[in-house]
Amino acid sequence: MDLKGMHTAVIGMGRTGIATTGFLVKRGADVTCFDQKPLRDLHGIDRIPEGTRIVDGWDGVTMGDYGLVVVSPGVPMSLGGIGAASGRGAEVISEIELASRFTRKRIVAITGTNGKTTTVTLLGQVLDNAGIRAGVGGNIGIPFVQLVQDDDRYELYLLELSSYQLEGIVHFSPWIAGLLNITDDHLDRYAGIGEYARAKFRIFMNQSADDYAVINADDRNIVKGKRSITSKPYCFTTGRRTRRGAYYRDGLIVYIDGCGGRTTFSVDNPSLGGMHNVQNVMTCVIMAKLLNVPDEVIQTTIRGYKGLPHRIEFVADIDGVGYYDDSKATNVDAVAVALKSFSAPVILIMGGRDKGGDYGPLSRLIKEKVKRVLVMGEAKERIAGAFRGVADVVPVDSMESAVSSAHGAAVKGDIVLLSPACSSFDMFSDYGQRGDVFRSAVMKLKRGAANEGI
Ligand code: UMA
Repeated sequence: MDLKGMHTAVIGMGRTGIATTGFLVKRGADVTCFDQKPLRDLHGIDRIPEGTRIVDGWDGVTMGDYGLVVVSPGVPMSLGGIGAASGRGAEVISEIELASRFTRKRIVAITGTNGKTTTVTLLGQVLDNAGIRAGVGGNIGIPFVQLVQDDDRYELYLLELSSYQLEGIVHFSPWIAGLLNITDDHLDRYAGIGEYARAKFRIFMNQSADDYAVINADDRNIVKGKRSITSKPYCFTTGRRTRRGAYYRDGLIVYIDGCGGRTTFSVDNPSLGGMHNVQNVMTCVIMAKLLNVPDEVIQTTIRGYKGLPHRIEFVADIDGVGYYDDSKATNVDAVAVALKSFSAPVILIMGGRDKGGDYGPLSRLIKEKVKRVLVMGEAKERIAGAFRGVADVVPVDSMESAVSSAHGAAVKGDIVLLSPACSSFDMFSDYGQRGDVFRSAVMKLKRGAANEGI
């Protein structure tokens, strides 16, 4: 693809937009950047090459004529200006599609509602330990275009992909594609679970019979769409056996290569507890085996894996109460996974920006495990409405008051869990900052408790 002199537009000036702009400018394109936020509120704008035009506080509609429009994942393709640009002949793509046109290296890509960051991180460590130079990025943090700038450094790419990023692909085709699970999420952007699932299945749409699809055979929404996959399927399941892929039996993952070969791996690591992690590890095992990683490297990496920040992360013990940060839980299914991992009574902090999903499916678990739900942010009313009569629901105005209210209600042996079921953008810059604010409120409380004890 020759970008020299091409009129291009980049929509959204976050991490993706800034990296994309640098990429396009370096290849001689003429770039105009659009963002609905005023310029003063944009971070990292100083990294945009001098002379690039920025449309400050864009109205979402007005755009000129462009040959190529690269849309950031957080910007809905339905914005009027994007549709109009496409109508006038612009090619509209995601940054993932753009980057893939500038590399010939093989791509391993993983999507799913939950578990993709854990799986990508674990597989990234397996590849690193095997001495394979993989460029690890995508939704996990480093934009793919940024990795491709250093294409010579990598033997292959390992990408975490969101449904948003997959919406804007055209020819992008991973050699190995994995789909972990599909449950309600982002229903503020999609008309329903069907439309969301279709966006996820795009990960397989350009694969050929020489490629591989690693899929969850226990997931209803995945099984429903499986017939559309044209690459070689490797299934994983916690319930029964599979002819090719992996299954779980008596604490062991059994890998079946489909040609009579069978290898077992142990998942005996508390940082990978719970059936959801068994599924993540099975995906990782299948992919690592397809990449010819030696079994002992796979097993040693699984054993040595340490959990990720903001995912059911232990923060502190204050007077026998355990405080856990699960800020990454931005949908109902992720909260269910967290609740299932505790047997002690839980005081649950929820809320943030509502994503249009149904909180109802949590009712049974909340009734069973939760003493009190503290609700905050824009979704406060909806969550309170969903659990009225199910649990004691108390509204709070800030993370600090949520933590102090939880502390007041907790007794020795309880758990205080931040697991919001919502995105963070109403009160924080992202889930990481939300988790950090929770942690600092907890640590402040811990210091106070220690001083009282002196
Ligand atoms: N913007 C608009 N109009 C809109 C929406 C956004 O102008 O309608 C502007 C914002 O003002 C902002 C910019 O777009 O300046 C932000 O762009 P973005 O939301 O695409 O965010 P990036 O910083 O580019 O980060 C994105 C991913 N964010 C989203 O998909 C929301 C990051 O995933 C990803 O790490 C990064 O690209 C690199 O690939 C985060 C995420 O929350 C972790 N992902 C969602 C999730 O995991 O659930 C999908």
